[in-house]
Amino acid sequence: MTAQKKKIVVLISGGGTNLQALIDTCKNSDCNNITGKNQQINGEIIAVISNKADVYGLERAKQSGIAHHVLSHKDYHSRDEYDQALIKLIDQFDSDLIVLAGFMRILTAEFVQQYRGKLLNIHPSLLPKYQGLNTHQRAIDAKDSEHGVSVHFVTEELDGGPVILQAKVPVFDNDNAEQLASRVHQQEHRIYPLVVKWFCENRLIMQNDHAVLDNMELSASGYANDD
Ligand code: NHR
Ligand code: GAR
Repeated sequence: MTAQKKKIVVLISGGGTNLQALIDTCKNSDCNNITGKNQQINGEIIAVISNKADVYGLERAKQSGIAHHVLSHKDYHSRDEYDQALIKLIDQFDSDLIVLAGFMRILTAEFVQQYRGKLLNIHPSLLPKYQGLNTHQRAIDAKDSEHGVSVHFVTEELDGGPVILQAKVPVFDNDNAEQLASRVHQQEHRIYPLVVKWFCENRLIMQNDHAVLDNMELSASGYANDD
């Protein structure tokens, strides 16, 4: 590939399996990522930032030799102050893309405006259904027959930015939230690297609050919608 590698910062709050899927697909080696697919991203994860100390995602960064930082929200009086500190930290890295991978802090409008079009999130529901938290239990309680995951650009509206790609999973009668979450997780690890790959190949942009892939505006539920 000739284009310059994109510099990626990943924000996490937890175990970091999505981070791992991205690490595996950014590596300059032939090794398969945890999905078993061998697709490579023209990018480099230059830093991982967690708002929580001692999460396993930080260990994953360490094991891969990636710079990692803890910036605890508990050390700040307000969301504004926290996000200012986060901007200051991120700006040390001169990044092209910021990936939220299980990052559990709502970001202020100021933060979002700073990185407009360069911020991706993965949300464990078929948006616009079940914005916010506790999505798997809510899908079970509603007796939905299908559930899934969405990757979207982050805007000021929580879980409301334009969807890029979704994947669906079935909900079975006796599922509990944990079983359903694990089914959704497998799909997360397939679609997040794919979307990041598109972004790093300059194929994916946000334009007028729409996701645009290969110069085509994507529908409200993103690419490969099979409804
Ligand atoms: N920020 C903006 N502006 N827009 C989005 O779309 C965002 C965002 C920040 C995070 C991820 C999101 C998800 O995928 C995300 C999308 C955290 C909460 C939340 O309520 C809600 C949605 C998401 C992430 N967080 C609590 C808070 O007070 C804390 C909860 C906790 O620590 O467990 O920030 O679901
Ligand atoms: C993922 O399921 C992601 O969709 C979800 O947190 C999990 C993180 O897993 N994100 C949210 O709920 C955002 N509010 P991971 O740390 O193993 O990647």
